[in-house]
Amino acid sequence: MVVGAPHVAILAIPYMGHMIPLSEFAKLLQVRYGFDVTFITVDNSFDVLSFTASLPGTIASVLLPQPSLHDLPPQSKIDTIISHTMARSVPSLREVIVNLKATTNLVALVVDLYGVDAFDISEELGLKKYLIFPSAATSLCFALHLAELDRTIEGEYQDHPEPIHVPGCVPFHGRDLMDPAQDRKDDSYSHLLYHSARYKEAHGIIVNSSIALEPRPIKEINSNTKFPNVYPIGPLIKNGNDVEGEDVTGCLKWLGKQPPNSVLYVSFGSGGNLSPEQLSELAGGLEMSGKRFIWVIRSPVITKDGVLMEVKTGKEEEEHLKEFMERINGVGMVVRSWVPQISILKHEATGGFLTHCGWNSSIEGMVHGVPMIAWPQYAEQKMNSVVLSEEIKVAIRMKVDDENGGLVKRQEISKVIKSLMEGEEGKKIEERIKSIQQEVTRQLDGGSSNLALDF
Ligand code: BUP
Repeated sequence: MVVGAPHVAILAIPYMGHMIPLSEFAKLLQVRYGFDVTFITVDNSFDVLSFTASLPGTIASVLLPQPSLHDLPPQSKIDTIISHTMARSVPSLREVIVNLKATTNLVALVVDLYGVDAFDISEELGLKKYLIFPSAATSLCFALHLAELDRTIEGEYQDHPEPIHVPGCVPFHGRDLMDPAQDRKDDSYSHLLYHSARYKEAHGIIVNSSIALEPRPIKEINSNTKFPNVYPIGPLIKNGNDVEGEDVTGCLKWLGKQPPNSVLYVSFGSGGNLSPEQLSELAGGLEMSGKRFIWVIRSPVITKDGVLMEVKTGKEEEEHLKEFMERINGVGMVVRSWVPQISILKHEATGGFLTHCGWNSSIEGMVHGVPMIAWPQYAEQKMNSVVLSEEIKVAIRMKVDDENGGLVKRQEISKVIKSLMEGEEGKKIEERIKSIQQEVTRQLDGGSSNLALDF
Protein backbone atom coordinates (compact mmCIF):
# COMPACT_ATOMS: atom_id res chain seq x y z
CA MET A 1 0.00 0.00 0.00
CA VAL A 2 1.31 3.44 -0.94
CA VAL A 3 1.30 5.95 1.90
CA GLY A 4 1.30 9.73 1.51
CA ALA A 5 -1.36 12.42 1.16
CA PRO A 6 -4.72 10.99 0.13
CA HIS A 7 -5.07 11.35 -3.63
CA VAL A 8 -8.24 12.10 -5.61
CA ALA A 9 -8.69 11.69 -9.38
CA ILE A 10 -11.19 14.06 -11.02
CA LEU A 11 -12.70 13.29 -14.43
CA ALA A 12 -14.05 16.36 -16.30
CA ILE A 13 -16.06 16.66 -19.51
CA PRO A 14 -13.78 18.54 -21.97
CA TYR A 15 -15.79 21.79 -22.16
CA MET A 16 -14.98 25.10 -20.49
CA GLY A 17 -18.23 25.20 -18.49
CA HIS A 18 -17.13 21.93 -16.85
CA MET A 19 -13.34 22.19 -16.73
CA ILE A 20 -13.46 25.59 -14.99
CA PRO A 21 -15.58 24.56 -11.95
CA LEU A 22 -13.97 21.10 -11.70
CA SER A 23 -10.49 22.62 -11.66
CA GLU A 24 -11.64 25.04 -8.94
CA PHE A 25 -12.85 22.02 -7.00
CA ALA A 26 -9.41 20.41 -7.51
CA LYS A 27 -7.74 23.52 -6.06
CA LEU A 28 -10.13 23.51 -3.10
CA LEU A 29 -9.38 19.84 -2.32
CA GLN A 30 -5.70 20.60 -2.42
CA VAL A 31 -5.53 23.90 -0.59
CA ARG A 32 -8.22 23.46 2.04
CA TYR A 33 -8.17 19.70 2.60
CA GLY A 34 -4.57 18.71 1.77
CA PHE A 35 -5.44 16.12 -0.90
CA ASP A 36 -3.20 15.46 -3.89
CA VAL A 37 -5.21 15.73 -7.08
CA THR A 38 -5.00 14.50 -10.67
CA PHE A 39 -7.24 16.33 -13.14
CA ILE A 40 -8.27 14.15 -16.09
CA THR A 41 -10.14 15.08 -19.24
CA VAL A 42 -10.37 14.15 -22.91
CA ASP A 43 -8.15 15.85 -25.46
CA ASN A 44 -10.86 17.04 -27.89
CA SER A 45 -9.74 20.57 -28.74
CA PHE A 46 -7.08 23.24 -28.53
CA ASP A 47 -9.07 24.82 -25.65
CA VAL A 48 -8.53 21.70 -23.56
CA LEU A 49 -4.78 21.76 -24.16
CA SER A 50 -4.39 25.41 -23.26
CA PHE A 51 -6.73 25.06 -20.27
CA THR A 52 -4.88 22.13 -18.72
CA ALA A 53 -1.56 23.87 -19.41
CA SER A 54 -2.82 26.81 -17.32
CA LEU A 55 -3.54 24.69 -14.22
CA PRO A 56 -1.26 25.29 -11.22
CA GLY A 57 1.86 23.11 -11.31
CA THR A 58 0.73 21.38 -8.09
CA ILE A 59 -2.21 19.75 -9.90
CA ALA A 60 -1.23 16.88 -12.17
CA SER A 61 -3.21 16.67 -15.37
CA VAL A 62 -3.80 13.81 -17.77
CA LEU A 63 -5.34 14.09 -21.25
CA LEU A 64 -7.08 10.95 -22.48
CA PRO A 65 -7.00 10.48 -26.27
CA GLN A 66 -10.20 11.50 -28.08
CA PRO A 67 -11.98 8.20 -28.86
CA SER A 68 -13.31 7.55 -32.34
CA LEU A 69 -16.93 8.69 -32.85
CA HIS A 70 -17.11 8.21 -36.62
CA ASP A 71 -19.91 5.69 -36.36
CA LEU A 72 -22.32 8.16 -34.70
CA PRO A 73 -25.08 9.51 -36.97
CA PRO A 74 -24.18 13.03 -38.19
CA GLN A 75 -27.32 14.49 -36.58
CA SER A 76 -26.34 13.21 -33.08
CA LYS A 77 -27.04 15.76 -30.38
CA ILE A 78 -24.24 17.16 -28.23
CA ASP A 79 -25.37 15.18 -25.15
CA THR A 80 -25.14 11.93 -27.15
CA ILE A 81 -21.68 12.90 -28.39
CA ILE A 82 -20.46 13.73 -24.87
CA SER A 83 -21.97 10.57 -23.46
CA HIS A 84 -20.18 8.39 -26.04
CA THR A 85 -16.95 10.35 -25.63
CA MET A 86 -16.90 9.66 -21.91
CA ALA A 87 -18.05 6.01 -22.19
CA ARG A 88 -15.48 5.20 -24.88
CA SER A 89 -12.73 6.84 -22.81
CA VAL A 90 -13.21 4.35 -19.96
CA PRO A 91 -10.49 1.88 -21.14
CA SER A 92 -7.83 4.62 -21.33
CA LEU A 93 -9.08 6.09 -18.05
CA ARG A 94 -8.77 2.67 -16.42
CA GLU A 95 -5.06 2.52 -17.32
CA VAL A 96 -4.50 5.94 -15.74
CA ILE A 97 -6.40 5.02 -12.57
CA VAL A 98 -4.64 1.65 -12.21
CA ASN A 99 -1.31 3.47 -12.49
CA LEU A 100 -2.34 6.14 -9.94
CA LYS A 101 -3.51 3.43 -7.55
CA ALA A 102 -0.12 1.70 -7.83
CA THR A 103 1.92 4.85 -7.29
CA THR A 104 -0.15 7.11 -4.99
CA ASN A 105 -2.49 6.85 -2.02
CA LEU A 106 -5.51 7.06 -4.37
CA VAL A 107 -8.74 7.07 -2.36
CA ALA A 108 -11.49 8.38 -4.62
CA LEU A 109 -12.62 9.04 -8.17
CA VAL A 110 -14.85 12.09 -8.68
CA VAL A 111 -16.65 12.14 -12.04
CA ASP A 112 -18.46 14.80 -14.01
CA LEU A 113 -22.12 14.36 -14.91
CA TYR A 114 -21.63 12.19 -18.01
CA GLY A 115 -18.79 10.21 -16.46
CA VAL A 116 -20.67 7.63 -14.39
CA ASP A 117 -19.39 4.66 -16.43
CA ALA A 118 -16.11 5.27 -14.61
CA PHE A 119 -17.84 4.12 -11.40
CA ASP A 120 -17.11 0.55 -12.63
CA ILE A 121 -13.39 1.32 -12.28
CA SER A 122 -13.92 2.61 -8.72
CA GLU A 123 -15.81 -0.59 -7.85
CA GLU A 124 -13.12 -2.79 -9.32
CA LEU A 125 -10.28 -1.00 -7.53
CA GLY A 126 -12.05 -0.36 -4.22
CA LEU A 127 -12.13 3.44 -4.53
CA LYS A 128 -14.82 5.78 -3.27
CA LYS A 129 -16.99 7.12 -6.12
CA TYR A 130 -18.36 10.63 -6.15
CA LEU A 131 -20.28 12.62 -8.69
CA ILE A 132 -19.60 16.34 -9.15
CA PHE A 133 -22.54 18.21 -10.64
CA PRO A 134 -21.33 21.58 -11.96
CA SER A 135 -24.81 23.00 -12.42
CA ALA A 136 -27.78 23.99 -10.29
CA ALA A 137 -29.00 21.76 -7.44
CA THR A 138 -32.44 22.15 -9.06
CA SER A 139 -31.24 20.38 -12.24
CA LEU A 140 -29.62 17.70 -10.10
CA CYS A 141 -32.87 17.21 -8.17
CA PHE A 142 -34.77 16.97 -11.48
CA ALA A 143 -32.27 14.37 -12.79
CA LEU A 144 -32.58 12.28 -9.62
CA HIS A 145 -36.39 12.26 -10.02
CA LEU A 146 -36.30 11.65 -13.78
CA ALA A 147 -36.90 7.87 -13.68
CA GLU A 148 -40.10 8.51 -11.74
CA LEU A 149 -41.25 11.25 -14.15
CA ASP A 150 -40.49 8.94 -17.05
CA ARG A 151 -42.82 6.32 -15.54
CA THR A 152 -45.63 8.68 -14.63
CA ILE A 153 -45.80 11.23 -17.47
CA GLU A 154 -46.86 10.16 -20.93
CA GLY A 155 -45.89 11.85 -24.19
CA GLU A 156 -43.40 14.66 -24.58
CA TYR A 157 -42.79 16.78 -21.47
CA GLN A 158 -43.17 19.93 -23.59
CA ASP A 159 -46.75 18.88 -24.50
CA HIS A 160 -47.69 18.34 -20.85
CA PRO A 161 -50.57 20.76 -20.16
CA GLU A 162 -49.48 21.62 -16.61
CA PRO A 163 -46.13 22.75 -15.24
CA ILE A 164 -44.10 19.74 -14.08
CA HIS A 165 -43.78 19.48 -10.31
CA VAL A 166 -40.65 17.85 -8.96
CA PRO A 167 -40.27 17.76 -5.15
CA GLY A 168 -37.99 20.59 -4.00
CA CYS A 169 -37.99 22.34 -7.39
CA VAL A 170 -39.74 25.38 -8.79
CA PRO A 171 -42.41 24.08 -11.26
CA PHE A 172 -41.17 23.89 -14.86
CA HIS A 173 -42.99 24.06 -18.15
CA GLY A 174 -41.89 21.03 -20.18
CA ARG A 175 -40.39 23.35 -22.82
CA ASP A 176 -38.00 24.76 -20.18
CA LEU A 177 -36.51 21.40 -19.22
CA MET A 178 -32.94 20.61 -20.24
CA ASP A 179 -32.39 19.89 -23.97
CA PRO A 180 -32.06 16.09 -23.77
CA ALA A 181 -35.51 15.95 -22.12
CA GLN A 182 -37.11 17.72 -25.10
CA ASP A 183 -37.42 14.65 -27.32
CA ARG A 184 -38.03 11.37 -25.55
CA LYS A 185 -37.45 9.38 -28.75
CA ASP A 186 -33.95 10.82 -29.26
CA ASP A 187 -30.85 8.93 -28.07
CA SER A 188 -29.84 11.90 -25.91
CA TYR A 189 -32.89 11.25 -23.68
CA SER A 190 -31.87 7.58 -23.18
CA HIS A 191 -28.39 8.79 -22.21
CA LEU A 192 -29.86 11.26 -19.73
CA LEU A 193 -32.04 8.55 -18.17
CA TYR A 194 -29.11 6.13 -17.97
CA HIS A 195 -26.69 8.59 -16.37
CA SER A 196 -29.14 10.06 -13.91
CA ALA A 197 -30.08 6.52 -12.76
CA ARG A 198 -26.41 5.79 -12.05
CA TYR A 199 -26.01 9.02 -10.02
CA LYS A 200 -27.67 7.04 -7.22
CA GLU A 201 -24.65 4.70 -7.00
CA ALA A 202 -22.37 7.54 -5.83
CA HIS A 203 -21.09 7.71 -2.24
CA GLY A 204 -21.97 11.38 -2.42
CA ILE A 205 -22.75 14.16 -4.89
CA ILE A 206 -20.87 17.44 -4.87
CA VAL A 207 -22.94 20.29 -6.30
CA ASN A 208 -21.76 23.77 -7.26
CA SER A 209 -24.47 25.57 -5.36
CA SER A 210 -25.25 26.63 -1.83
CA ILE A 211 -28.03 26.60 0.76
CA ALA A 212 -28.23 30.38 0.30
CA LEU A 213 -29.18 29.90 -3.36
CA GLU A 214 -31.16 26.69 -3.53
CA PRO A 215 -32.30 25.55 -0.07
CA ARG A 216 -35.31 23.55 -1.28
CA PRO A 217 -33.73 21.11 -3.77
CA ILE A 218 -30.71 20.59 -1.50
CA LYS A 219 -32.96 19.74 1.47
CA GLU A 220 -35.16 17.51 -0.71
CA ILE A 221 -32.16 15.46 -1.91
CA ASN A 222 -30.65 15.17 1.55
CA SER A 223 -33.92 14.09 3.14
CA ASN A 224 -34.70 11.46 0.48
CA THR A 225 -33.23 8.12 1.58
CA LYS A 226 -33.15 6.85 -2.03
CA PHE A 227 -30.58 9.48 -3.00
CA PRO A 228 -26.90 9.90 -2.05
CA ASN A 229 -26.00 12.82 0.21
CA VAL A 230 -25.44 16.07 -1.61
CA TYR A 231 -22.57 18.39 -0.60
CA PRO A 232 -23.32 22.00 -1.66
CA ILE A 233 -19.77 23.36 -1.75
CA GLY A 234 -20.47 26.38 -3.96
CA PRO A 235 -20.70 28.71 -5.48
CA LEU A 236 -17.21 27.84 -6.64
CA ILE A 237 -15.98 30.32 -9.22
CA LYS A 238 -12.62 31.27 -10.63
CA ASN A 239 -10.58 33.62 -8.58
CA GLY A 240 -10.42 36.82 -10.66
CA ASN A 241 -6.66 36.96 -10.25
CA ASP A 242 -6.28 33.75 -12.24
CA VAL A 243 -7.87 35.20 -15.33
CA GLU A 244 -7.10 38.91 -15.39
CA GLY A 245 -3.71 38.53 -17.04
CA GLU A 246 -3.16 41.22 -19.57
CA ASP A 247 -6.22 43.21 -20.56
CA VAL A 248 -5.63 42.28 -24.20
CA THR A 249 -9.11 43.29 -25.32
CA GLY A 250 -8.86 46.65 -23.53
CA CYS A 251 -12.29 46.21 -21.93
CA LEU A 252 -11.08 46.69 -18.34
CA LYS A 253 -9.33 49.90 -19.38
CA TRP A 254 -12.55 51.04 -21.11
CA LEU A 255 -14.65 50.09 -18.05
CA GLY A 256 -12.29 52.17 -15.92
CA LYS A 257 -13.52 55.29 -17.77
CA GLN A 258 -17.27 54.62 -17.28
CA PRO A 259 -19.45 55.80 -14.37
CA PRO A 260 -20.32 53.30 -11.59
CA ASN A 261 -23.09 50.78 -12.39
CA SER A 262 -23.59 52.15 -15.90
CA VAL A 263 -22.45 49.28 -18.13
CA LEU A 264 -24.39 46.20 -19.26
CA TYR A 265 -22.14 43.19 -19.84
CA VAL A 266 -23.56 40.94 -22.59
CA SER A 267 -22.29 37.40 -23.12
CA PHE A 268 -23.76 34.18 -24.48
CA GLY A 269 -20.98 32.01 -23.09
CA SER A 270 -18.32 29.89 -24.64
CA GLY A 271 -20.64 28.46 -27.35
CA GLY A 272 -22.01 31.83 -28.53
CA ASN A 273 -24.53 30.78 -31.16
CA LEU A 274 -27.04 33.54 -32.01
CA SER A 275 -28.44 33.51 -35.54
CA PRO A 276 -27.45 36.41 -37.85
CA GLU A 277 -31.05 37.82 -37.49
CA GLN A 278 -30.84 37.66 -33.71
CA LEU A 279 -27.39 39.27 -33.68
CA SER A 280 -28.81 42.13 -35.71
CA GLU A 281 -31.84 42.56 -33.39
CA LEU A 282 -29.60 42.48 -30.33
CA ALA A 283 -27.34 45.14 -31.84
CA GLY A 284 -30.46 47.26 -32.53
CA GLY A 285 -31.81 46.68 -29.01
CA LEU A 286 -28.54 47.71 -27.37
CA GLU A 287 -28.40 50.83 -29.49
CA MET A 288 -32.06 51.73 -28.81
CA SER A 289 -31.60 51.32 -25.04
CA GLY A 290 -28.95 54.04 -25.06
CA LYS A 291 -27.07 52.18 -22.30
CA ARG A 292 -23.34 51.59 -22.20
CA PHE A 293 -22.34 47.97 -22.87
CA ILE A 294 -19.61 45.42 -23.44
CA TRP A 295 -20.80 42.70 -25.80
CA VAL A 296 -18.80 39.51 -26.28
CA ILE A 297 -19.51 37.89 -29.64
CA ARG A 298 -17.89 34.49 -30.00
CA SER A 299 -17.88 32.59 -33.26
CA PRO A 300 -20.41 29.79 -33.11
CA VAL A 301 -18.90 26.39 -32.40
CA ILE A 302 -20.02 23.04 -33.76
CA THR A 303 -18.91 19.53 -32.91
CA LYS A 304 -17.75 17.26 -35.71
CA ASP A 305 -16.78 13.72 -34.77
CA GLY A 306 -16.40 14.91 -31.20
CA VAL A 307 -14.00 17.71 -32.13
CA LEU A 308 -14.95 21.36 -31.60
CA MET A 309 -14.79 23.57 -34.67
CA GLU A 310 -15.36 27.29 -35.03
CA VAL A 311 -17.85 28.48 -37.65
CA LYS A 312 -16.66 31.61 -39.38
CA THR A 313 -19.21 34.41 -39.52
CA GLY A 314 -20.43 35.48 -42.98
CA LYS A 315 -19.04 38.49 -44.85
CA GLU A 316 -22.31 40.43 -44.74
CA GLU A 317 -22.67 39.85 -41.01
CA GLU A 318 -19.11 41.08 -40.45
CA GLU A 319 -19.88 44.23 -42.50
CA HIS A 320 -22.97 44.98 -40.37
CA LEU A 321 -21.00 44.50 -37.19
CA LYS A 322 -18.26 46.78 -38.42
CA GLU A 323 -20.78 49.54 -39.18
CA PHE A 324 -22.43 48.97 -35.81
CA MET A 325 -19.11 49.25 -33.96
CA GLU A 326 -18.33 52.50 -35.75
CA ARG A 327 -21.76 53.92 -34.84
CA ILE A 328 -21.66 52.98 -31.17
CA ASN A 329 -18.04 53.92 -30.72
CA GLY A 330 -17.62 55.22 -27.18
CA VAL A 331 -21.01 54.04 -25.85
CA GLY A 332 -20.27 50.35 -26.17
CA MET A 333 -17.56 47.85 -26.93
CA VAL A 334 -17.88 44.73 -29.04
CA VAL A 335 -15.27 42.11 -28.22
CA ARG A 336 -14.62 39.13 -30.50
CA SER A 337 -12.46 37.06 -28.18
CA TRP A 338 -12.28 35.58 -24.68
CA VAL A 339 -12.58 38.30 -22.03
CA PRO A 340 -11.76 38.27 -18.29
CA GLN A 341 -15.43 37.82 -17.31
CA ILE A 342 -14.86 37.74 -13.56
CA SER A 343 -12.90 41.00 -13.66
CA ILE A 344 -15.69 42.58 -15.71
CA LEU A 345 -18.38 41.40 -13.31
CA LYS A 346 -16.54 42.67 -10.27
CA HIS A 347 -15.77 46.06 -11.83
CA GLU A 348 -17.68 48.94 -10.22
CA ALA A 349 -18.75 50.28 -13.65
CA THR A 350 -20.68 47.06 -14.42
CA GLY A 351 -24.34 47.46 -13.46
CA GLY A 352 -26.06 44.61 -15.34
CA PHE A 353 -25.37 41.27 -16.97
CA LEU A 354 -27.28 39.93 -19.96
CA THR A 355 -26.46 36.24 -19.73
CA HIS A 356 -27.22 32.96 -21.52
CA CYS A 357 -27.59 31.44 -18.03
CA GLY A 358 -24.74 28.93 -18.20
CA TRP A 359 -24.53 27.94 -14.52
CA ASN A 360 -21.00 29.30 -14.10
CA SER A 361 -22.00 32.69 -15.46
CA SER A 362 -25.16 32.64 -13.32
CA ILE A 363 -23.27 32.08 -10.07
CA GLU A 364 -20.51 34.50 -11.08
CA GLY A 365 -23.21 37.15 -11.49
CA MET A 366 -24.61 36.38 -8.03
CA VAL A 367 -21.24 36.24 -6.26
CA HIS A 368 -20.47 39.69 -7.68
CA GLY A 369 -23.96 41.07 -7.03
CA VAL A 370 -24.73 42.03 -10.65
CA PRO A 371 -28.47 42.13 -11.57
CA MET A 372 -29.17 39.92 -14.59
CA ILE A 373 -31.25 39.51 -17.71
CA ALA A 374 -31.77 35.79 -18.34
CA TRP A 375 -31.71 34.85 -22.02
CA PRO A 376 -31.09 31.09 -22.17
CA GLN A 377 -30.00 29.27 -25.34
CA TYR A 378 -29.32 25.53 -24.93
CA ALA A 379 -28.36 22.68 -22.56
CA GLU A 380 -30.00 23.22 -19.14
CA GLN A 381 -29.88 27.04 -19.47
CA LYS A 382 -33.68 27.41 -19.62
CA MET A 383 -33.95 25.58 -16.28
CA ASN A 384 -31.27 27.88 -14.87
CA SER A 385 -33.17 30.91 -16.13
CA VAL A 386 -36.31 29.75 -14.28
CA VAL A 387 -34.23 29.27 -11.13
CA LEU A 388 -32.70 32.75 -11.50
CA SER A 389 -35.91 34.59 -12.33
CA GLU A 390 -38.58 32.69 -10.37
CA GLU A 391 -36.79 30.97 -7.50
CA ILE A 392 -33.84 33.18 -6.51
CA LYS A 393 -35.39 36.27 -8.15
CA VAL A 394 -32.18 37.91 -9.31
CA ALA A 395 -32.96 38.18 -13.03
CA ILE A 396 -35.56 39.42 -15.48
CA ARG A 397 -36.29 36.74 -18.05
CA MET A 398 -36.20 37.81 -21.69
CA LYS A 399 -39.55 37.05 -23.40
CA VAL A 400 -38.84 34.80 -26.37
CA ASP A 401 -41.55 34.77 -29.03
CA ASP A 402 -41.82 31.08 -29.96
CA GLU A 403 -44.39 31.94 -32.65
CA ASN A 404 -41.71 33.99 -34.35
CA GLY A 405 -39.08 31.23 -34.50
CA GLY A 406 -37.75 32.33 -31.10
CA LEU A 407 -36.57 35.69 -32.45
CA VAL A 408 -36.50 38.51 -29.87
CA LYS A 409 -37.08 41.90 -31.47
CA ARG A 410 -34.99 45.00 -30.73
CA GLN A 411 -37.92 46.89 -29.09
CA GLU A 412 -38.35 44.10 -26.52
CA ILE A 413 -34.59 43.87 -25.92
CA SER A 414 -34.33 47.63 -25.36
CA LYS A 415 -37.34 47.59 -23.00
CA VAL A 416 -35.90 44.79 -20.85
CA ILE A 417 -32.46 46.44 -20.71
CA LYS A 418 -34.03 49.71 -19.56
CA SER A 419 -36.13 48.03 -16.89
CA LEU A 420 -33.02 46.32 -15.51
CA MET A 421 -30.73 49.35 -15.68
CA GLU A 422 -33.13 52.13 -14.66
CA GLY A 423 -36.59 50.70 -13.79
CA GLU A 424 -38.32 49.69 -10.55
CA GLU A 425 -37.91 45.98 -11.35
CA GLY A 426 -34.17 46.49 -11.73
CA LYS A 427 -34.00 48.23 -8.32
CA LYS A 428 -35.79 45.31 -6.61
CA ILE A 429 -33.48 42.82 -8.28
CA GLU A 430 -30.47 44.84 -7.23
CA GLU A 431 -31.55 44.80 -3.56
CA ARG A 432 -32.23 41.09 -3.72
CA ILE A 433 -28.94 40.21 -5.42
CA LYS A 434 -26.91 42.28 -2.95
CA SER A 435 -28.41 40.33 -0.05
CA ILE A 436 -27.80 37.02 -1.89
CA GLN A 437 -24.22 38.14 -2.51
CA GLN A 438 -23.69 38.76 1.22
CA GLU A 439 -25.24 35.43 2.17
CA VAL A 440 -23.21 33.32 -0.31
CA THR A 441 -20.02 35.08 0.75
CA ARG A 442 -20.83 34.33 4.41
CA GLN A 443 -21.50 30.66 3.61
CA LEU A 444 -18.26 30.37 1.65
CA ASP A 445 -16.18 32.01 4.41
CA GLY A 446 -16.64 29.35 7.06
CA GLY A 447 -20.39 28.88 6.72
CA SER A 448 -22.33 25.88 5.39
CA SER A 449 -20.60 25.71 1.97
CA ASN A 450 -17.28 25.50 3.74
CA LEU A 451 -18.44 22.77 6.11
CA ALA A 452 -20.22 20.87 3.35
CA LEU A 453 -17.10 19.10 2.23
CA ASP A 454 -16.01 17.79 5.62
CA PHE A 455 -17.05 14.29 4.69
BR1 BUP B 1 -17.46 33.72 -23.36
C1 BUP B 1 -16.39 33.78 -21.83
N1 BUP B 1 -14.55 34.73 -20.67
O1 BUP B 1 -15.09 35.49 -22.72
P1 BUP B 1 -20.93 28.89 -18.39
C2 BUP B 1 -16.62 32.94 -20.78
N2 BUP B 1 -15.79 32.99 -19.69
O2 BUP B 1 -14.02 33.99 -18.63
P2 BUP B 1 -20.96 27.79 -21.08
C3 BUP B 1 -14.76 33.89 -19.61
O3 BUP B 1 -16.39 30.78 -19.13
P3 BUP B 1 -22.91 25.74 -20.47
C4 BUP B 1 -15.32 34.70 -21.80
O4 BUP B 1 -16.62 33.34 -16.68
C5 BUP B 1 -17.58 31.12 -17.13
O5 BUP B 1 -16.77 30.75 -16.04
C6 BUP B 1 -17.11 32.47 -17.68
O6 BUP B 1 -19.34 28.93 -18.36
C7 BUP B 1 -16.00 32.04 -18.59
O7 BUP B 1 -21.30 28.78 -19.89
C8 BUP B 1 -17.32 30.16 -18.27
O8 BUP B 1 -21.47 30.16 -17.93
C9 BUP B 1 -18.57 29.83 -19.08
O9 BUP B 1 -21.35 27.69 -17.64
O10 BUP B 1 -22.32 27.00 -21.25
O11 BUP B 1 -19.85 26.89 -20.75
O12 BUP B 1 -20.83 28.64 -22.27
O13 BUP B 1 -22.12 25.56 -19.21
O14 BUP B 1 -24.34 26.07 -20.20
O15 BUP B 1 -22.78 24.61 -21.45
